Amino acid sequence: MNNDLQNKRELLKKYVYEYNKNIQIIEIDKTLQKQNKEIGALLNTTVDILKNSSKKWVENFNNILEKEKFRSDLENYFIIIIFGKVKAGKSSLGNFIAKNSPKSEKVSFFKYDEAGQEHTIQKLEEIDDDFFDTNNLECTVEIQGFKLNSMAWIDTPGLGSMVEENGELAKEYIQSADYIIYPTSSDSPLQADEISQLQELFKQNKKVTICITKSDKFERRKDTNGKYIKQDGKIAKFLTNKSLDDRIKQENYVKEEIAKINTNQSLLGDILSMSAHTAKQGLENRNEELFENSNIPKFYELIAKVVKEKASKLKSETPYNGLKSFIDNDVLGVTDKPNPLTVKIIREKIDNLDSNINETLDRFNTLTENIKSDISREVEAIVADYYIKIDKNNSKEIFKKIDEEIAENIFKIIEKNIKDTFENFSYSFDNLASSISGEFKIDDTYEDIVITTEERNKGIGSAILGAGAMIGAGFLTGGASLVVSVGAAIAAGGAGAYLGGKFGELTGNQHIEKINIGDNKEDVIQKFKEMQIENHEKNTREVYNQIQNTFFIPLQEVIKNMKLELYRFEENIAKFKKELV
Ligand SMILES: Nc1nc2c(ncn2[C@@H]2O[C@H](COP(=O)(O)OP(=O)(O)OP(=O)(O)O)[C@@H](O)[C@H]2O)c(=O)[nH]1
Ligand SMILES: [Mg+2]
Repeated sequence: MNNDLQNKRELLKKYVYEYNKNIQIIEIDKTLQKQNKEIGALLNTTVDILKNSSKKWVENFNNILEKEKFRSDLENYFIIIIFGKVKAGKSSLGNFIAKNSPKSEKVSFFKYDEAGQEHTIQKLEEIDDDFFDTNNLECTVEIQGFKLNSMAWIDTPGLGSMVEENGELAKEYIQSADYIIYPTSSDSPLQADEISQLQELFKQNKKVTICITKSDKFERRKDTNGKYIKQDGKIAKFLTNKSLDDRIKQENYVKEEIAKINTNQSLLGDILSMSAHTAKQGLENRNEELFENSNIPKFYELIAKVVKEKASKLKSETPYNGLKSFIDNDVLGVTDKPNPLTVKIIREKIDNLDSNINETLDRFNTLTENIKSDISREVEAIVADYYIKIDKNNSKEIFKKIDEEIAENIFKIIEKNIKDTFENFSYSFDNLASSISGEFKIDDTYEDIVITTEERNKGIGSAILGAGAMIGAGFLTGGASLVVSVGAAIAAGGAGAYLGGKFGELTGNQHIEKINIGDNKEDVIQKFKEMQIENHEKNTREVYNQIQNTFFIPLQEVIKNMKLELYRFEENIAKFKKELV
């Protein structure tokens, strides 16, 4: 075998094997699979298709290598394979060609047994008419053939028989062919399944000549008296070639149909109608016209010409075309209607998975963006419900109640949001319950004002010198109680200094009194709401972060790896293909 081919095969093998190795070890975390049903299912099918395809590629590649044995057995022969539908007349045509080759040319028949062992046979097994009538299932089941000069003619089992494996066997051999003869019966040429078989051949870059077989008919003939000629008491039937007109029509029809499925003219050899039976009868009865018009002599010439003129070129191209076909059809799927285990389809699956994840991620991001407004709305609504009821006598209990209600509602909201997207997310809301309500309590607020004795009964309105912004200060600086009275501040700071700073020197008839100026409800509630929102926002973010870290990030990581492997492989293959041509 030539060195270049050997090297290319090795290289391709390396790419395919390495990729397969890397793909087979991909594992998907069970929790990733079950969080989101849709994504989980897509993830599974994508990984399956990745694994199955790369396994299949290895298998197909090994098949190519295996079939090389067949080719190397026939190293010095131009391999013509006749391939087509069951009962198309393959074996009959082969036998006729072999048996009627010029006497000077040596013919040897052979067949391959299941183990691939070669055996000598007398002729190609054909199924004769009687047998065919009584046993529809019967058909050629082995790869058989003959060698004639530098040509090896390989006869394959027909496609579309009840025994499917036979057709499969034939297909496996196709890649070994340097040239294909495709027979289609003149009874009804190019049926739908035959069109797709031909499409398959062209996809594999095979050179094909199409024979419209059995282009013959039976006719009744009249004698000189104008009476039908009889034989054994019945009107005799004579086999004859179909009229030239009919044959040209069929040939044109086939030509047109082929033009629809094959744009590469160089792949199409001839399209020729013929009859092995009239050829045979023509020879036996020395009816030269019957023989000539059977078109078999013409067919023989055509084949001889191909073998003589194109054999060595075609033969040297075949293995490269085989590799190219493997890449295009089996791996990349760049042809129409690619098979499902190809890069093209895998990419579609990954893209689909990607867009599904992105959609979910978008939904999730919106949830995250809305955390603050959702929580604020909830807190505001619940606090508003209690606003009237709450006062200094019940504030401790009511804050506790509000606190619980908020925690419960937010729990429900988050749970619902998550469950919309994640079936089985294991999250914990333990830290969602807040324990901040205890810090909140409404109290009266007092103002220290200076009272002058004479004014004592005039009312306090005019005497208020302005309250300091003391209320809430204790809370803001992190004190345990929100309730701060000016009195407390006096106690802490010392009355003298305080009074000195605040009111200046008191005269003899002046003293300071504490006056109740209402309560701190407004402020306490405001602070309560702020802390609720802050606390719940923080907790919710933590839950969402947990989802991000345990689902989206690992998911994207897995997909990134799959893509990386696939793209790297694709890149190698593309480069390889470029250097192949
Ligand atoms: N009329 C007519 N019948 C033919 C001709 N060639 C073959 N047949 C008949 O077609 C039937 C099938 O012939 P085969 O040569 O066994 O066909 P095949 O394609 O090898 O069949 P499988 O190997 O079973 O797929 C037989 O009954 C043949 O006698 C022909 O030129 N004219
Ligand atoms: Mg046969």
